Amino acid sequence: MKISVLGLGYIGLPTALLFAASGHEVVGVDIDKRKVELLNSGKLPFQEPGLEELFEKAKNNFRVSTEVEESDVFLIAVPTPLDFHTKAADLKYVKSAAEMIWSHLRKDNLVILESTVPPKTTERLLIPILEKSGLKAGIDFYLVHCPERAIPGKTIHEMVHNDRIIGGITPESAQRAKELYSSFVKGEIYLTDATTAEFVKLIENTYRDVNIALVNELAKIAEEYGINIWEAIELANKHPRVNFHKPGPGVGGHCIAIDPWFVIQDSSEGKIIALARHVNDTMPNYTLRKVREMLNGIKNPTITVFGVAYKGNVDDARETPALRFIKLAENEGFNIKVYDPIVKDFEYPILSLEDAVKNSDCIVVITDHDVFKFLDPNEIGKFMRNRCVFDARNILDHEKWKKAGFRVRVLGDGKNNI
Ligand code: SAJ
Repeated sequence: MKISVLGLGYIGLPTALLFAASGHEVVGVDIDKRKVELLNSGKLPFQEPGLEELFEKAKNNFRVSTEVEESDVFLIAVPTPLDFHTKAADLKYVKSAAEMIWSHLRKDNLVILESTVPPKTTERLLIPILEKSGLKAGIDFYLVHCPERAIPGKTIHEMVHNDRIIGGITPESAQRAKELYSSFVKGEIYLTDATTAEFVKLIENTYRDVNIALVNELAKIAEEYGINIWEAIELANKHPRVNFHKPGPGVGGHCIAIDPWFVIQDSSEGKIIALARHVNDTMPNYTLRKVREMLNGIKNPTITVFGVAYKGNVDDARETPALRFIKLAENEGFNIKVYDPIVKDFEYPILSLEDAVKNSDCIVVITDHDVFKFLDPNEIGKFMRNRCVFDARNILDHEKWKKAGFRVRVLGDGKNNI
């Protein structure tokens, strides 16, 4: 088939390459000219394990353009950011993608929406725009919502091996899309209607956000009782049907922190979901409060933030809780320095390790990058004015840091904090 993929981001590009590598003729379409030129010169706009090899394998069937062409299949994988004022999805990119497609729509075409959207978007937003072609959705052309579940850092593997949900506006639409995705999906492909598929994607991430909020709240309560939450959840998870998530300094990323809002934006029933978002969004405040307690009495304190990516071992700082932590700390008069060996661009200068810890009073681990586990506290301590470390992700070897003369505190540990 000839497939046009609109949106060559973390999801669209790997998806386009997987279709091309499985033998389809794929045209990648993006409005970002820089990205189009980069790809046409054979370079990738971002890193992801296996993406180079896939790009190589796909290149005879893959080309990039800023214009949509007639195709058998149109796949929309554009961003759907949250409008922070209205706490509702900003669907302008989905709208403009549909506006780019309808004039090229032909009988028997298949349109796939992969972007994460509020329930009913496929029906209420896409159908009217696509039917400007004079063709009837579900009769003259097929239309589905097919959400992705890939996690950054394992995107290609998960796109191939995860089970997939496809929701069609008609059963025939869902069946057509299943045949197409079978080109590279090795997981099971389950069919349903479009609105259910939209809802399923959102509740997967809402499940995660609410469970992270639960364990963040329990971390604060555990501290009040002088309990170490990390010990408590490790023991609770020994139960065959209990599986607590991990507490942390906040929830970031363009998925878990956003999708729950899409579920409740058109409903008056979202109480627990909204509260969970509030608990997670105030974890940077809680983290700062614990750090402030540690630094009590130190004049004009300097904090070194270890990690600004929204989660460990990725270079993506979108919606990172680190930014909220840094701005709150600055508002309270702390000097802030940033060290993150993986993130390339960030709102604040990312310093070398030595410059970031020089004359600092406290290291605060915000992102669980594995590399932090192998740093030498003796080396680091030599550069610091005071030797404090607040481990908000419980990833460091605390005995090693204590032996190097550090005061160590861990988020949620009311038992071992000195
Ligand atoms: N986090 C915690 N505690 C935890 C797990 C995560 O504080 O126990 C934090 C992370 O530090 C991070 C945020 O939550 O700031 C999100 O982390 P994540 O591991 O959920 O990573 P995402 O957002 O990249 O991936 C999620 C995945 N969804 C689920 O696991 C249900 C992925 O499968 C989705 O495809 C992705 O969202 C998405 O694109 O929707």
